[in-house]
Amino acid sequence: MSDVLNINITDEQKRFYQENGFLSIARITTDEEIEWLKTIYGKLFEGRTGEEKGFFYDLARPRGHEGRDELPQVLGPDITIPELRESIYYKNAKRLSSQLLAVDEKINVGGHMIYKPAKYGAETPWHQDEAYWNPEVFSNGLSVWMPLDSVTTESGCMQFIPGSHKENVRWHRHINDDPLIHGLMTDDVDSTEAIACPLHPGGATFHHTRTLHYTAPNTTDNPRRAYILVCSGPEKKRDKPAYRPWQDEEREAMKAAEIDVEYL
Ligand SMILES: O=C(O)CCC(=O)C(=O)O
Repeated sequence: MSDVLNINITDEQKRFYQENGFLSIARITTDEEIEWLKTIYGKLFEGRTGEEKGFFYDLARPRGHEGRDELPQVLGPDITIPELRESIYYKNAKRLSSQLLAVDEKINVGGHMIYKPAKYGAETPWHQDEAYWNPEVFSNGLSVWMPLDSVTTESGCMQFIPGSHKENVRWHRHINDDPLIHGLMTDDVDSTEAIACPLHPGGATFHHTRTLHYTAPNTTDNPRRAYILVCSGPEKKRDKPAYRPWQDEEREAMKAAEIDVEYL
């Protein structure tokens, strides 16, 4: 276990991340911790934890839809289960992110979990995370993505467009052009450039807020459970907010449908 706790980002890994906007590492936590996380994952998803407050919903279908979820997501699992903040994964993600971001100051960590059950559900379409984020600031963060299962292209491992983090946030729209669907997508991508990052459980990828990424629907016999930590250094306020009208469209649609959630 101490070996896992002592990992650091090498200069070569840092250079790779700066050049490509993503990085894959074979190990960020122990097998033992993965087993513990699987029990937590099961409870959070089976209990639809926080659904009434907007912390559990389907990323690929309209809020309040009926029938089976296609891309269920739990936000802020560590709010319900604060022990997650003491996990090896959480501590390593925070430390390695501060090394990649070259930030000595306080790193803020937020978490979410996206579940793709065996042989069912949707893709996570091509997008840049910053399209979801606060348009009033220059973001200074990255996401750490860790699978609890072995992941391949067929089960929904992360795929990235190298170098896309050096460009602006592209035009995004809501999946199916439905602003009651939280999931965003961009059509402005050449997916033939994608690099897939298969991993064993307990490995991890890191990606910049602007790196274009995608995961395929899970067509395998095994679940694909991912636990993602979003790590951010201090942000700088913009003189003028970035233009991200898809965010207003969602707020307006939610208001019109009288859906009131604590977190959007
Ligand atoms: O887990 C997935 O399917 C997508 C994850 C993702 O988009 C992210 O971590 O930013």
